[in-house]
Amino acid sequence: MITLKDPEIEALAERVDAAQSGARAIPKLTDDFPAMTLADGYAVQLALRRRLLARGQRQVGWKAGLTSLAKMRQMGVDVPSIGFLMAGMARPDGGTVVHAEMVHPRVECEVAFVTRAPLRGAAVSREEVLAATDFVLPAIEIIDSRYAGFKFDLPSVVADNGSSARYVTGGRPRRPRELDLSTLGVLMEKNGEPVGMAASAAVLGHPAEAVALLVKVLDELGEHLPAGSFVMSGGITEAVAVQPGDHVMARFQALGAVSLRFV
Ligand code: 0L1
Ligand code: MG
Repeated sequence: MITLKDPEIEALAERVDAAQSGARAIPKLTDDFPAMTLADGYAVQLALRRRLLARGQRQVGWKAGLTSLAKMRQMGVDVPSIGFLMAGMARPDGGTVVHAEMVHPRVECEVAFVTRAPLRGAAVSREEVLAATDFVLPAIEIIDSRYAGFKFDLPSVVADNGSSARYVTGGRPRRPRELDLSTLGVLMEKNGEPVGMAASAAVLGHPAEAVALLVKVLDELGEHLPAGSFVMSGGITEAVAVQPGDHVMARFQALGAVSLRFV
């Protein structure tokens, strides 16, 4: 249930927007609004999305966040979340990401989906997600909670668009039917050293389950996933903190590698 008043939702969206564009840490929103609900968090996220769209930014899709047990444990929450992705958050494979544009970025390896048919409803299955998927590709998501110390609760992190900041895709796009998406091995390296290793089943047993869950949340919000959407299905390993100068490479079995450098 939405409990915040419209002016409060707008004011909180403005607060998060300023923290995102100014790379400034702020206290979690529930410090000022302790009764804030998950629905309030999504109302602030929607107001934030409208602000960015009004400034001419283009939405390319959505992300599911907190979709692995490792991530839920790491962040102390027990329900996944979703956030929107804008074209301007993309960076090229092998390119650079400016660390100073963010507060305290972390990287995680994810399987990304590109859809060719719309998905909607409260009960979309893994099979329906796969049938609606044009191709999958490997991705690195750069998350950056705008909350001091990366400390938050679910309503606050949802209002902050699920910590979305940047993303990089690369490797080899593949048809989802050509792979077993639940058993893909992933290795993340930072400066040539392994810092994370897992199989894609870490994401709800199969990354397509995370996309199905995302569609369910969209349905609850009165929205759907249009054809041609880019969807990040959630971190397979725990997120790893990075500093300027760090080189990050994610190696995905069957999908190839993606890399970036922080400057
Ligand atoms: O993509 C993610 O799993 C991030 C969700 C938000 C929580 C966080 O900042 O770790
Ligand atoms: Mg993620």
